[in-house]
Order: sequence, then C-alpha cells, then structure tokens
Amino acid sequence: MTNILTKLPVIILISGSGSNLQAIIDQTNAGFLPIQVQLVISNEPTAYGIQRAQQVGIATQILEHRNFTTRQAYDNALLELIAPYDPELIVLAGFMRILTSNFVARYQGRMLNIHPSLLPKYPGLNTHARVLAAGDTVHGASVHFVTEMLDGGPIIIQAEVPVMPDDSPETLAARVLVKEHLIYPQAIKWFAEGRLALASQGVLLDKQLLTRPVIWS
Ligand code: NHR
Ligand code: GAR
Repeated sequence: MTNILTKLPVIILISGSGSNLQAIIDQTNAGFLPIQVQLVISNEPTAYGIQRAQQVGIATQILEHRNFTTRQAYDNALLELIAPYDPELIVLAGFMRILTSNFVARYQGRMLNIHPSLLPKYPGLNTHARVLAAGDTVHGASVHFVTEMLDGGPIIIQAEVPVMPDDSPETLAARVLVKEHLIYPQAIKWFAEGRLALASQGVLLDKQLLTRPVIWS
C-alpha cells in the first residue's frame, strides 16, 4: 500500500514537554507531513505535551505507569489503548518508559524514537551530562527504529551540534533540541511517504540499504 493520497494514522507517546510533538504538529499543519495524529498518550499526568495536543484538538490519554505493578501489565494496557486506532506508526517523542519485547514486537518496523545523542554513543539516560563529563566536542541526536535493544535499533538520521567549553547539560540540551525538531519530522515524512522501512539487514531508504545514517545538513 502507498500513502501518497492518504494521511498516515500516527500515535505519539510522550512523557514531558512535548516540543518534538509540537514540531510534528506544526509540520503536519504546514502540509509538510502527510500524517494524521490520532492520539497522544502520556505516562505522566502533568506532561505539558498533553496541553499542546489539546490546544490543537488532538485526542489525548494519560496512562500512568505508577498505577501498574509490572512493566508487562503497563504495556498490555498500552496495547489495549492503542489497538482500536490501528495506527500505522508509533512515534516516541520524549517517552521515558522502556517498552517490553511484547509491545515492540507488535509494532516492529512501525515505531520510531528520537534519542539525544549520536548513537551508538550514549544510549540510555542523562546523555548531555555524560557527553560533558567525557569531554566530547561533538554531540547530537538520532532517530532510530525501535527494537528490543534499548536505543540500539537501526539508525535513520542524525544531526550534529558542537559542544561549547562553557556548556551546561541544559545549554547543550537546548542546542540538540533545535536539531531534533528538524530531523524527526524528516524521518516521519520519509516513513509516511513509504520511502523508509526496517529490513532484517537494517534501514531501507528508497529501497536502498543505508550503510550509515543520513546526516542532516
Ligand atoms: N523501548 C525499547 N524496547 N527500545 C527502545 O529503543 C526504547 C524503548 C523505550 C523508550 C526511548 C529511550 C531514549 O531515547 C526509548 C527507547 C527511557 C529509558 C529509561 O531508562 C531509557 C531510554 C529511553 C527511554 N527509562 C526508565 C525505565 O525504568 C525510567 C526513567 C524515568 O522515568 O525517568 O523505564 O532515551
Ligand atoms: C528530547 O531531547 C528527546 O530526545 C529526549 O527527551 C527530550 C524530550 O523533549 N528523549 C529521551 O531522553 C528519551 N529517553 P520534548 O518532550 O520537548 O520533545
């Protein structure tokens, strides 16, 4: 099936500010992204991204992880919440809960994440502080397909930023975030246009296996 005339149904998972969500909403409303955001889900009841979605009339749901005793139970509830929408793509946009293999398997090849580092460097949390502690002079962000391996799925696109001598984790995060808002819509656009796929060997863009991530410039 192609998606040239239809809008791809998408569900976005967030935990916080939702600035990446906002970038996706803005690029959708500007006509750049041929998608329909069906639902925004947050595991955190106070996530500002929920207000961002509500402001533009997008449906929202809070599914608090604290109300579940196991990861499996939480992910099962997430699967049940999502199932009726039958989305073609799940977008993790600052979503802070590790997903179980059961959930990942259900949406394998149809789930993207944006991670604030130049993967495979610095998977996991607190990436900006770790980059500063290591004395790196270059940092950035990566969009990847979500697999069972945490932040280890095949990488689609990356953007680099310089690390400045006087950076704090906050100033560095802000510089990275500007780039995130560019590369995430680009990756989602490729997917929505049917140009991007996850194959057993890695990422296919226009049916070509990527030997390295696309670098935004
Ligand atoms: N799930 C799978 N299976 N695979 C990935 O690649 C995933 C994933 C879920 C989220 C985002 C990721 C990131 O970009 C992501 C990628 C949360 C944690 C984490 O340790 C790590 C990486 C990412 C997201 N979360 C803690 C947990 O116990 C909670 C931390 C908190 O609440 O602040 O789940 O960085
Ligand atoms: C972004 O920097 C994103 O890459 C990162 O959290 C921020 C969310 O910002 N994601 C993770 O760290 C996932 N563990 P946003 O809510 O404003 O989009």
